[in-house]
Amino acid sequence: MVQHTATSVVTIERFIIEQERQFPEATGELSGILYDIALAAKMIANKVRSAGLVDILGSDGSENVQGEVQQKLDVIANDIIVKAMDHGGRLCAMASEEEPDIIPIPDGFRCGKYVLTFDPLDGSSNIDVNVPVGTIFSVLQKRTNGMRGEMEDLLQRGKYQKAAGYVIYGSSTMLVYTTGQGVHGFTLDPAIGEFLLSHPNIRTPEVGRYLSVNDSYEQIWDENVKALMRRYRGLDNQQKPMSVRYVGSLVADFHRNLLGGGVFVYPANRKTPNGKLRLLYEANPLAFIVEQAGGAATDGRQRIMDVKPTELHQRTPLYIGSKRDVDTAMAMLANNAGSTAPSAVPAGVGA
Ligand code: FDP
Repeated sequence: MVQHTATSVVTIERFIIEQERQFPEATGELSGILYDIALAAKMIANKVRSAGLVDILGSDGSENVQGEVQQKLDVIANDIIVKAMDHGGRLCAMASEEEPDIIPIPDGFRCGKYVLTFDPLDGSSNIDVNVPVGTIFSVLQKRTNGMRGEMEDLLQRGKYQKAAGYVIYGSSTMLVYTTGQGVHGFTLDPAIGEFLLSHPNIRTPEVGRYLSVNDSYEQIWDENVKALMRRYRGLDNQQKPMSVRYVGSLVADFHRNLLGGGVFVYPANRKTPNGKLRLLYEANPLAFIVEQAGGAATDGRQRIMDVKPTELHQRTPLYIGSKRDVDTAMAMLANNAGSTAPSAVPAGVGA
């Protein structure tokens, strides 16, 4: 690990090159993917920043594969990432939360040895109210022998990720990533258009201060999930109460908890028996980051990165953050995984 002083100005490009130099066998392809993502992030940041100024807010009327109405910026961000990544010769396939099928590399472009999965604009229901949103990505190495990437290349367990990261478009734009050598955060300096190393070697506190959960679902949670929430709130006198902070934008909630310590929880409930969040686009990349920072992530039954994906848009319950708090979830949910047998949902719940 190259040591940088607090005063040295390190661009993301320089940092990636220095990390790569530690691996003489590296071809530079993974580094190239990370540069291209940083470029796409700057372009999306620009669109997000000006979203209130031009008439690109609100829904464009189409629905994504989960049946959610897309916001225009979702479509724009998706397009930016696909165009920034499809011609570099480093990827052989992509998959996006916004597209139903594998995104192939167009004819005429070289195929590389990696696949990319991404959520182009997470938390998009917050765009209209100027609340932070984010991009999440994960890079895996191709396994099949053909030139083009196949489903099998994308449906790999999270533990095989080669890189993962997120971008938060907040009061400043930050890119946080890991390649398995710790977690590093870069803040976009808008004056020079560069991501600069601002948070080297992020470590998340062992015990969290914050609990991020949408507890309007309480009446459709299992009893063991309710008991876990009472534990986090200190109501069963087993631990100090945590403070509740819920933006409702996963990247924003995750980022705060990563830096300040906390747990983000999105359990299964009777309305969404497999949870809401997506394994490939959200849970796996954030799990890789949190583990690299000293935290943990589980679906209540097993470590997120051990789950074998069976479909691109697979959902999962998610408990992610500070190690002690995720371990508490594992211990209290072990018998039932936080997954719930479907039954009647009270009117108006989970709207
Ligand atoms: P959104 O629907 O706005 O895209 O990934 C989906 C997500 O946001 C997460 O960012 C967020 O944490 C969660 O859904 C919020 O869901 P609830 O509204 O059910 O709390």
